[in-house]
Amino acid sequence: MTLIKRYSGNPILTKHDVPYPVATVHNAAVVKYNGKYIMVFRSHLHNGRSILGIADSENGIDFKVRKKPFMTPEDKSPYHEYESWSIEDPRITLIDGEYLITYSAYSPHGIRIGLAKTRDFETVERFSMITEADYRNVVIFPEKFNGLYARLDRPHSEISPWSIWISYSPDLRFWGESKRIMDPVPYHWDQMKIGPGAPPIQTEKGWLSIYHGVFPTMDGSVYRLGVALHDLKDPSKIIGVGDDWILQPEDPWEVTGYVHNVVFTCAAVPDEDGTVRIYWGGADTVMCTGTARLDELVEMCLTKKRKARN
Ligand code: BMA
Repeated sequence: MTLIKRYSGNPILTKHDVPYPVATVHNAAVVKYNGKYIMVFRSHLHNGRSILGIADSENGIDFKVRKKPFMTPEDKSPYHEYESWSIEDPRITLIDGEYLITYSAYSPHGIRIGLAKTRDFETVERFSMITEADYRNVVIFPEKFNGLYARLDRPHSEISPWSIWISYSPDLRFWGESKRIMDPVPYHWDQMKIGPGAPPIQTEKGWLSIYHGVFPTMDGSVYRLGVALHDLKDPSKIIGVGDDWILQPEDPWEVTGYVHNVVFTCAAVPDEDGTVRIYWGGADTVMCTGTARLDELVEMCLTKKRKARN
């Protein structure tokens, strides 16, 4: 069964749409803002480091890139030393009227996660670095649980498998109560590592999380997308994880590019008609989109569950 319908006009955004020199447009966050869509996308510069650009759209498909980048590595302390190399892979969550932007910050100290805030997508303020090294893929839930913010992330450890963890915070600055909640499965499409993708979406049956999983092959790693359902009241409890992937690299711009065989998501925007518009980077080079029915994705987590460690 094909759960995701690719948009026939993919890719929807490429380096040719950007009015300043970049090598790629990928791994973008997308949110609704004032009835329109805003995309904050990652681009490699020609020195191999990344910055974040911004684009606007009426319909979620046709985006116009603004003249100037939205965020570049900060040149002042205390952020400069932790993001001097690159800022990458943004995710955006709307909570209490503020859009929270998390991004991977690369520096000689490793990969940390930065949190910035905006209310209008014109100005943006850095709030805090919210992890130590080495973390990636932080997505914040759009609701609090028992008064605490919650996030999913993926620490990088030599001992535990590269798994998805949850942490909580009273103020978005100090995070704790961390717990490992979801692992890759041996000899499965996500056996090498998994990481949160789009910020979770609330459904009647649970929080739907679209995540990425990686499988190592003789020809390099393949990045695919899957779905997991978390308990509505206690998101550390996983109700089910779909056994099959929901998207794998198939179109030419997903199979070939800056890094071949990659579909990587940072965003999924639900619509009132029960569909969700998913955005993904193709081969770390272009942006693509497609839609799925939320109830079908939820159903997959419930009826086609994988076993925890099979
Ligand atoms: C991951 C991250 C992503 C990237 C993916 C595939 O480790 O670096 O930004 O899309 O690899 O190259």
